[in-house]
Parts: sequence; C-alpha cells; structure tokens
Amino acid sequence: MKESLCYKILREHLTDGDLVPGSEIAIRIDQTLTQDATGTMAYLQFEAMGIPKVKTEISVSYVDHNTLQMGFENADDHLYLQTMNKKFGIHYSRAGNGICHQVHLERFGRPGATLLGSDSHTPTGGGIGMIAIGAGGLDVAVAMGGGPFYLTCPKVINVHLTGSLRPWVTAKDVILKVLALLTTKGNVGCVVEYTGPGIKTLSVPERATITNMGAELGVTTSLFPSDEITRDFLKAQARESAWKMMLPDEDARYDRVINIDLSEVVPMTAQPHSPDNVIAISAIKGMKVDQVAVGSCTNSSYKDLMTVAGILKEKKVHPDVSFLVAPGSRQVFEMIAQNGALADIIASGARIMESACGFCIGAGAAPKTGSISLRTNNRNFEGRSGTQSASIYLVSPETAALSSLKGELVDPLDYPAEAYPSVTIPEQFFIDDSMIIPPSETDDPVFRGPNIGEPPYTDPLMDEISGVIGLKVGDKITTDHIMPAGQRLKYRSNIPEYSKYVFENVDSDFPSRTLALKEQGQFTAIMGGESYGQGSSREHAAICPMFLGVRFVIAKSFERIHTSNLINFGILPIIFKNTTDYDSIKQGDTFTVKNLRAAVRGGTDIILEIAGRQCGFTLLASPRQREILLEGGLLNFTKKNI
Ligand code: MIC
Ligand code: SF4
Repeated sequence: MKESLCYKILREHLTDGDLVPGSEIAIRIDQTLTQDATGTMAYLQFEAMGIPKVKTEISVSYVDHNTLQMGFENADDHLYLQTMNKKFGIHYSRAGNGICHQVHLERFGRPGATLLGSDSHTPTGGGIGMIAIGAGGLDVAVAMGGGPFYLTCPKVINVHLTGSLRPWVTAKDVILKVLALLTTKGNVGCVVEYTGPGIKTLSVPERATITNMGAELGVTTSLFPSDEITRDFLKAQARESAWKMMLPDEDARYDRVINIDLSEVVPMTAQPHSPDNVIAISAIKGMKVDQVAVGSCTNSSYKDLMTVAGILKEKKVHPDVSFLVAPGSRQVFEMIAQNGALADIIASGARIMESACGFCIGAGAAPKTGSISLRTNNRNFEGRSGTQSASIYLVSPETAALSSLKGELVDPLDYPAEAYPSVTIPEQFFIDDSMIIPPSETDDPVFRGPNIGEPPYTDPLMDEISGVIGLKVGDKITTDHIMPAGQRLKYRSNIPEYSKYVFENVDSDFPSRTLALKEQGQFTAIMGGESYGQGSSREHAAICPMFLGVRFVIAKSFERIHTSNLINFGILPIIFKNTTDYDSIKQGDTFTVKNLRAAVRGGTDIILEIAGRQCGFTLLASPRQREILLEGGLLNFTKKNI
C-alpha cells in the first residue's frame, strides 16, 4: 500500500505492534531533547533507573526556560544539569545558546530520525522530515535508557498546499489557518503531514513554524518531507551529510485531506485566550496595542528577525508600545549582530531580551493590567503572560513589527507589496557550537543544590480508595491552569514546594484542602470537561497533583501528553460513560471505589460511588498502561522491568 512519510518513518522504527490506526505501537527513539524546566525531573528519574549512560544516538539538554535567575534556584539547577549530563553522556546547551527547538533543528535534527523531547513543541523537528514528538520527562528518561516510546498509531491528516504566499503573508498565517480549520480539540491520535507543490515555496524555518505550532492542534506531531530545500538548510548549517531525501509515496493513503491554496491565505491572529480563536486581521485591525513581543521557538529564525529589522529600519516604535525581541538562537542573534540588523532593531526602541523562552513562558515582560499584547509565539492561554487580565493576540513577526510602529493592530496587506523587506538567506550560516558542552568520561560528582529534591516516588495502586471530588472545572483546562509557570518555574525541581501552586489561578485553596484530606487518608478526584490537560508537556501537572493526593481525573476528553503523564505518575484518567454525570456531580461530593485493581487489570469499567450513586467510567489506558497504573507509575514499572 502507498504510504505516507509518517508511516514510512514509523515503520522503520517500529519495535512493537502493527501500524493500524488507533492501536498502541512502540518505536525506537534516535534522539532526545530536554529543556531545563522539565529536564531536572527527567534526569533525576533517569538517575533513579540506575542506567550508567544514555543509549540514544544523541541526547541534548538545553537551558532556555529558567534563565531569569531571581534567586539561586535556576543557577543551581543548571549546574545539576551540566554535571549530570557530562557524566551520563548527554550534550549540554548552556543558557544563552538559544531555545531548544530552534537550536536542535539548526544543529542536531536529521531527516528520517525519531526525536522525543520533554517539551510539547518538539514537533518543530518535523520541519526537516523527522518524527519529533513531545512527551513527559519520564517517557524521555525511558527513551534515553534505550526503552521504546509507546504511542497510539496515528491517523494521518494530509494538508495539501498549492500556490505560494503573497508578500506580507507568512507561515504563521498558514498554521493559524490550519488551527481555524481543525481547532485545538478532537485531533488527539492524529499526525498532520504537509504535501503538495506549495511546500516547495516554504523554507525550512517556515515549515518549522508550521510544525511547531501544530502542537496547539493536539496532534501527536506534524511533518514536512525532506527535499532539496531541506538539503540547502542543512548545507547552510554545515551538516549536509545529515540530509537524505524523505518523501511520501506518490498517491499515499491519508485518513483525511485538507487543501490550502497559499495564495489565498491572509494575515491572521489568534485572539484571547486560545490559539484556535482565529480571525482575519482585517476584521479587527485598528485595535490599540500596548505591548508587542517577537521571539519564541515559533518565530525567531534568521528570516523572521531580518524581516522585522527591515520593517523597523530608520523608524521608531510607537511611544505607547513596549516592544520586545528575543532571538531564538545564539546563531541567529550573532548573525544579526554581525550584519548590523540588530543595530536597526535597537535603534527603533526595541528592548532586547536574551536568546531564551522569556516572555513566551511568562518569564519576564508581563504586560500591564488589562493590556493588549501582540506576540509571535504559539500560546495565548489566560494568565500565561504573567498578567491575568492581559489579552494576548498571536501574530506573525511582520504583523508584530508593523503594529509596533503604528501603536495599533495593522493588516500587513494594507502595505504595498514592494515595501516587503527582501531578505537574502546566506548560503553559509555562522557556526559556533562552543556553548554546547559534549559529554566526557568523568568521576566528578553531580552537583545538587538545595532546590533539587527527590525524584517523585509513588505507591502501587490501592484496591479501595475513598475521597472527595476536590475540584470541578470546565472545558479546555490547560496545563498552565493546572501548574502555572512564570514566577513559579523555579520550583520545577522541588515537588513539595511547587505543589503549593497547583491550580493557583483557578482555586488557590486547592493544595491546602487536598493535602489536609490526604493526611486523613482521603484522596481527591478532579473533574473537568473537554480537552483536559491541553498545552504543555510538563509532567508536574501530574506529579504535583499526585503528591497532593489526587488519584483520579474525570473528564469528557483528555489531551495526549497529559493523559500519559497522569498514568506515568499513577493517576487514573477516566472518562464519563454517561456525560450527564458531569452536570449532576458536584464539587465536594464524596466518592468510594472498591476492587479497583481487578477493574484496572481486567480493563473493565471503573465504578465510583459518588454521593451515594453508582457512576461508570472508562479508563483511558492501554493494557501496558494498566500495568503501569497497577505498579503506581512508570518509574516503578521501569525499575521492575529493567
Ligand atoms: C510551554 O511552551 O508551555 C513549555 C513551557 O515549553 C512547556 C514545557 C514546560 O512546561 O516546561 C511545553 O510546551 O511542553
Ligand atoms: Fe519556550 Fe515558548 Fe517554545 Fe515553550 S513555546 S519551548 S516556552 S519558546
């Protein structure tokens, strides 16, 4: 049968199962990446497995999220990572070297390989024809130890591109259009594969913008073929030898086909507070803006920043706008510094942030109360910017730069095509990997500052549990709701401390209430609506609730990474058999469950007695995941099976 590129790569890496959509398969992982905010926990768990060296082709540990260093915690964590990585065979990309996804694409990714990353935007690698998947840190730790990665064999959605983008219309507008079509809901278990003559008009960084923000669709990953354009990109990175042609079969079979004519795409924005709340800019242009931020793993390539510099050259940012620029990698940062474009950006009145996640994760640059902020990143969840009352609009760098000059949201198509800055992409990029420290044989001790806690230990699943529905929430609860980042990021290595902030902006008493119950031997169930656990791969959104005594999350539907994270830490993700139960069950109702182990082992319904009534639920777990739950989590399961 004619195969998609996705299936070709999966087939080459398949270690268990059959390529039948919906069934569980296991694949061999060639490369892993972590970032510091998820990495410390991933490496603590790797250490707990007792494996002396990573077994992957390459594993890279990036420091890009927690670089604010407001206190000793971040710097201590970085040194833990650096010393631990050296010892266990992992490359360490130092703070300042750039955002994991952009640097990995530039320096390590290779067409046809599999990459597992402890960050939901790992699919950025799909821009060069890899299967690049985001997962929880513990899944990545298992892959570093040579274990396979388990996933649901995907359905493949083909986005067939024709035509070419008009001047001022960008790859960001393309992915916003895809989000408008597919939304953030209902795509779990799918992969998006881009094909068609239109892809020849898109450079690798443009493709990577599209696969990066594909994460917001909730799909397993997105990918482009690897072609001559990929070859040119790798050649410019002095890595042509990593290139190989990777194409789907002609007439490959896809589960669904969506056609997009690039010449009909218009500048778009995602309005607050969801990346799929997309509208054409022409419909809301003229809105006054207070802040504009360019950067993130979605949009800070050389072309992006050169275009921004071209727009700003010899102009000044509007006096009412705070304009921030965070280059995505040190490579790009140095190149725009060397060619003078950075000087144009600085002269316009921009505030330059370091090459890191920064504003995107709410690490600095929180906008003012009730403000409108235009940002080039990929998520505009409520409160993620650090300001609960702010409204974040996601836009292209072009829209951002033009709007920063005018002080209002502008439609780039109102500007003449000739005014679009022409950017020549150098044949050779500036290469200096001196901020990536390779591993070496060492007996040096691993540094553990006071912020580094124990890896989270869990107990085997209990047979009888009673407790309380501790929280009832609505649809689209994101991991930013569950486990806020921003100011709280520095506690990522310290579970007892970080647990004090679970659902901080939803119900700040939740942690103390839940912990008090746990002390009385009572557990907690959380109840949510559709798409529970959308967004980040942060396993803390499972670990910290587990620490507080949460044993069930009941929802109408769950997102992929969060479901696995819950199971990995011994929490049962269950969905309603009867959705009207969502309306009748109240926060504060008590529950009991008996013979839980037998139900989990046998894969039968989970029956909870809630407020005196029997309610049936389906456990979202494969047979292997049910074993993991019985052991109390993946760490116990892995240790037992090593
Ligand atoms: C994000 O964009 O939400 C993050 C911060 O990069 C997360 C990872 C994390 O929470 O550490 C992600 O996307 O997985
Ligand atoms: Fe960093 Fe933002 Fe990208 Fe997450 S989405 S990796 S926080 S830049």
